Amino acid sequence: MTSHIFASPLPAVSIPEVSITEFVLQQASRVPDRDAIIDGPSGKAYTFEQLRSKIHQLAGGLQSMGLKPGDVVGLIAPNCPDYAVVFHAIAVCGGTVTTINPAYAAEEITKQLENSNACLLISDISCLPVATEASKGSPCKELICMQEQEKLRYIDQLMGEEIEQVSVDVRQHPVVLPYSSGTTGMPKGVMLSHFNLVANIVQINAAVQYDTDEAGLAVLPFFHIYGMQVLMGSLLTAGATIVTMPRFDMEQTLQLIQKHRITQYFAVPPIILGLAKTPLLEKYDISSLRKIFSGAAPLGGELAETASQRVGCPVVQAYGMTEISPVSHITPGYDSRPGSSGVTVSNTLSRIVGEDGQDLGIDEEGELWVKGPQVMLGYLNNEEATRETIDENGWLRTGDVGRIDADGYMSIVDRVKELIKYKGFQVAPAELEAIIVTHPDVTDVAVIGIPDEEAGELPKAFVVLKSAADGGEPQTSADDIRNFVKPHVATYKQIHEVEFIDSIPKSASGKILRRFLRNS
Ligand code: 4UU
Repeated sequence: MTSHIFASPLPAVSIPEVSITEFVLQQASRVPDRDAIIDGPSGKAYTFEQLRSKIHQLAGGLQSMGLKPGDVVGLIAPNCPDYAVVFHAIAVCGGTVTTINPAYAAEEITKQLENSNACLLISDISCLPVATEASKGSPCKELICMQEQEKLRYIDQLMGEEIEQVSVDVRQHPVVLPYSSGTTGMPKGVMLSHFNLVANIVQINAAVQYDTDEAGLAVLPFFHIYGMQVLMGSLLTAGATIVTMPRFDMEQTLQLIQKHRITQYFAVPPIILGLAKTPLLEKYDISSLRKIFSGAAPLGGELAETASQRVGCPVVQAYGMTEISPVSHITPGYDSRPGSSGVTVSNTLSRIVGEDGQDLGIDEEGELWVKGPQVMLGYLNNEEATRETIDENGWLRTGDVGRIDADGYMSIVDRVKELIKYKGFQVAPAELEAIIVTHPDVTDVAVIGIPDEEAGELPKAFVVLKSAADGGEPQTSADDIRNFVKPHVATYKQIHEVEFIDSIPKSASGKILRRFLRNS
């Protein structure tokens, strides 16, 4: 049996027991005067020393406001240098940061603030209208703005005396609480400890082999685990300069790569597709790029090769999941294998598990399970979901179907969990179903993802309408359903297609049989 457990082919690493902030800044302290974070649009920058000092001053200010270990703070902002300041200041105080998607509708923000019991919300000025509305009905006692503002306190005003890291149990204390629906149901708070985050950065950096002079483009959002850990974590730890972009734009991307001589570009499949096709490529010199990473959704081998040839550097993949801090598989060095997501990272084990729970061997397809120091503590206030996801021996079920070859390279071939991925962002079918079922003419609903070249997947709803005899309106249209969902969720979660059917296929226990809908 044990022969079917896949060990990492990479050397073991040692993981220091320090806070995430101490770890990131300690490593970078050898380059205090190098730019740590540059705001792409404005060029405003913090050196590593300025970043360190701002983090500890804001931590001092937040602590005098009463922020203490165990407190949860919401953070809603697009990527910008101050994101890292706020994020780490909360960590230094011993707090927990729950990172919120700035594209969210007020209702989605309120839900996250309530579920995480956040006592404070820190918002970029661009998110203030929605943050103000959302914080009203929430447990938040105060809304703080990241930029100068008349009505609210703002972070420059809160800067205090520098404080040291407040002591917490780095193995047990959740320092971040990003939300993920995991393999089923509604979005849940994923409790990641300092140790989880530090472990994964050590694992990532041992595999990617950064040079001492790297510059990374930070367009993937910091609120999502990929941007949080790989851009804000692993690159800064390597002493690399990161250049932030508040949102994706192809031309600005190419301009910034040229201007800042970007060497490492972490991306998602729709960006790779854009790079493979854009006529703008000829206008810019992007020869500084050493490697492009793709993750968060499947990237076909052919597309990876086309993009790699056009851009002139390897395009490689990694595989991750919020619950794994996030990386369990990564392409080491420059050893590109199109279609594969790389090898199991150091100190981590993989299994491929068949439908009857049996371990499968080389080149066989089954559910990917992983075990390692980067696996989450659990879901906040949800022991049942935690138990369904992590077994008693610490194995996490990913809900993805993969295969591992004789060299240890893993390829994702399918997804068996409910999750829909729109350009790498999570869309939880259960969340959309819960909204649609409250429509007065709807008796039942199921939402699945349908393939789309650009987005990867788009949400489609199968809807069962009430009959006229039951008081339903027979003329309810697809647009009615779409418009009903619209105000409740972010643009990327909007229902793309609606199909009216007579009944939703379900198992004897009442579970939606999504496979039948996908094949219908
Ligand atoms: C096929 O998307 C993420 C994290 C992605 C990530 C981060 C750092 C990838 C590489 C990296 O270096 O997290 P979540 O929680 O939003 O979504 C997790 C799900 C996975 O379960 C899988 O279904 O996203 C999908 N996914 C992938 N699918 C992630 N990476 C891949 C991949 N191929 N390479």
